[in-house]
Amino acid sequence: MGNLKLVYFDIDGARGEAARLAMAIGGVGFDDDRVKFADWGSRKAGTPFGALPVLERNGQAVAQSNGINRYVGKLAGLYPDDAWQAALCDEAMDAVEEIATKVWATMPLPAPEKKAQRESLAAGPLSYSLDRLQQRLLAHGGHYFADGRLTVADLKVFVWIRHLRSGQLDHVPVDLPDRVAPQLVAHHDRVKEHPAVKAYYAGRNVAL
Ligand SMILES: N[C@@H](CCC(=O)N[C@@H](CS)C(=O)NCC(=O)O)C(=O)O
Repeated sequence: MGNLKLVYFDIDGARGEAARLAMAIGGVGFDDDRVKFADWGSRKAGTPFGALPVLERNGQAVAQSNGINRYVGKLAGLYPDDAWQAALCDEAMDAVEEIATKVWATMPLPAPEKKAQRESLAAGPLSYSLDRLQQRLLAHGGHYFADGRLTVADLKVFVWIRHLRSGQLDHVPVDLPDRVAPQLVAHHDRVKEHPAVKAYYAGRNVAL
């Protein structure tokens, strides 16, 4: 598989986290290049689309988080071989990406606009998306999003639910997932208890 380097910000969440987790769970060795925000200005132009995450393999780069998740998911044994199950796995990852992009787009807004937009997202599209994701989980048996087993889709949804419940997003109620999609919270709690997930965060001194 060559020498892998995942380049992402020095945070234990967001768009780079599912790939880190997948490689940790699958025992895929990689260089975890954590970019400090202060250094981003000097590194941005060198990335394919001026954004992170980027995965490098033997010095060549590929961008776009869900494509990276698919690639490392295959290496880690956490991406379905079956084409239909793979489409279900992609569906959940793209659904998270779609709504997370809307929520994160509010970050640079001035305070009053940020508050208004986040409250409106929480009451509308974000609640809708959580409800629909929960329905998709239940439609596939309630435990996993695809293939009847842990895949990168479960990791991406886990990271998203953890973020929503973390209190890091002002004006998005921390109990929104618990109220709107309790089965996604139960799913989050199951993924959290996966021995390799627990070991990964224990190794990073991150409380779950
Ligand atoms: N579609 C891209 C979006 C990447 C993206 O916007 N990444 C953010 C961090 S999560 C970023 O690099 N922001 C810094 C910037 O745009 O300068 C993906 O899924 O990887």
